[in-house]
Amino acid sequence: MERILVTGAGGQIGTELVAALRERYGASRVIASDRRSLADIEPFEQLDVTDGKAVLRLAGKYKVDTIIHLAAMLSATAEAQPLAAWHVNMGGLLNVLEAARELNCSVFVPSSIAVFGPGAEPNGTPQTAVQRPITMYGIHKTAGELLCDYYYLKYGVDTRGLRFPGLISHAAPPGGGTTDYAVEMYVEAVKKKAYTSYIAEGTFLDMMYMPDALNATIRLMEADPARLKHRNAYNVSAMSVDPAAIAGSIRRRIPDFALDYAPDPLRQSIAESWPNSLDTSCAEEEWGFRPQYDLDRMTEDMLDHLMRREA
Ligand code: AKB
Repeated sequence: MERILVTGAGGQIGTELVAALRERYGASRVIASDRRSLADIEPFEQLDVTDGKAVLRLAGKYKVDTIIHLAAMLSATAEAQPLAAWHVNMGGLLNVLEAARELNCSVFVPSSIAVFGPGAEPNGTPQTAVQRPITMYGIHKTAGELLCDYYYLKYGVDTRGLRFPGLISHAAPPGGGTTDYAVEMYVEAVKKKAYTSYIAEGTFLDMMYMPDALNATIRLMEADPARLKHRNAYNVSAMSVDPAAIAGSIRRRIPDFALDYAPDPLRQSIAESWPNSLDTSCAEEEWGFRPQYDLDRMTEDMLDHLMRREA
């Protein structure tokens, strides 16, 4: 990766990935872009990914060889605004793939655990499993994986991707996702020692701490292409947890932390359609995926950062 364009740089992943990429490759080689204007992250360009000409113009202007396409609407927002989400998620991806085809760029696109629906094995869902998602976001992510395969097979575009689980971070808040409850629980534990979960007791979902997500992204993009047997997105995860498991981990530091439940029908139904846990062995074998943070190590680090911020 010589010169990298990051779309959605102001989002939960983008905020930290731009910083990590700049540390590794040098600030001037990582061009941040977002629909909103962002201060203090030069080089930065405002970019609406639904404008195909603008995507091509920007990638050409900076002569990038890699596009990391993060701009997207997440599951709960996509379910509430399906047409707008289709426009952003599918239109944006197509514009990025077209620019990559024209300019000979590699592309990273995050996929999601949302690509799986009720037909897939819910425990240890394998890399290749039935993909019949029943959410709008899951449909976008599945179609996105197929589009990436298509551009790779038909045009030779070097497409790579990860099926991210819920990502937990202290730096930038997630927005509009189903797994956001996990981040909210840590924030509220520090502020109020109490949290009401919109996800019901006993609902297990995969999660991963942001440093592991950043490392996985960089490692996959630097991997020898000859080793990659899968050009659709790889299953990745570091833990399978329900709200009570996170609360239990938080109580090791905040013993009087109280958790109760008020499930939100929309997000609960999305969560129930997703796997409880993914099998990540393909990612481990093909490019050495190995997360460093389990639940308790992640909790320690999250609480350290959030408590320092509150102090
Ligand atoms: C969401 O909840 O929408 C995302 C995801 C799992 O893709 N965090």
